[in-house]
Amino acid sequence: MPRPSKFEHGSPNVAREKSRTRTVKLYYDPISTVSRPVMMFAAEHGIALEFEHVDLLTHQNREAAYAAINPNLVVPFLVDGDLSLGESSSILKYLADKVGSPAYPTELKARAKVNEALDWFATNFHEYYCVMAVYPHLGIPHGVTPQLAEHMIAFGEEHAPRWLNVLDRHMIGDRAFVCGDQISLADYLGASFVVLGEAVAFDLSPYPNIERWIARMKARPTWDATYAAFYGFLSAVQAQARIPA
Ligand SMILES: N[C@@H](CCC(=O)N[C@@H](CS)C(=O)NCC(=O)O)C(=O)O
Repeated sequence: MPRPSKFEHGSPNVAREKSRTRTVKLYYDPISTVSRPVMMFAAEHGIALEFEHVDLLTHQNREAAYAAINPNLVVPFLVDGDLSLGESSSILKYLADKVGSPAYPTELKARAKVNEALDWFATNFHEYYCVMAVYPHLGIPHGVTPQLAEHMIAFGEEHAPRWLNVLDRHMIGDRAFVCGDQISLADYLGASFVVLGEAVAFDLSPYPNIERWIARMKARPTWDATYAAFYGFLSAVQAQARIPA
């Protein structure tokens, strides 16, 4: 008989019992760049999530039981009663509204700027910096050939500076955070993308405002616990000498 997956729901009685003590469940993996912003935001806001680890390294995200929960087969994924929600940015916004966090301001124009920064990180920045300049060094996407990886990295290294300059000079500038002097959802998401570059020793020294901002994010009390698994993963990969330390 096949081993039951840890994602399978229990008996109807168990399900009834659970619905009485319902918690908000987060499917996540701490090595996932887009899981960490949700973890850190939840930790800072005292949001009691029920964490369900989906181990990406052993492909638990591709198990049929997880596919039944999230057919996209990715993390993070949030289940709050009858709401099933993917996309880290949408999860952050939902949780922020649920607890009334100032990190997602309600004033129309301030909120528009946070939305703009979240979209900017998740599209242009993610594409040129994460997808092109960093991930191919780590063999992501799985199955990318060495030749294609080389082209992607060269393209990313050529074009990422355009977006890093915008972040450094226009978005952060002399302010403390991406959308001003208060932390916003964009900082949780963006910082995770930027520190991904540490996996390949990406040189951020031409971007002093980014370095200052990342140092500020790293000094937050929730950083170390949120990023411990990420740095553990990097050490393991670097020990295999596949990428520079
Ligand atoms: N746009 C999505 C991206 C989700 C995503 O691709 N997550 C990655 C981890 S960073 C994943 O689960 N990958 C597993 C796979 O593609 O097999 C978000 O922001 O939540």
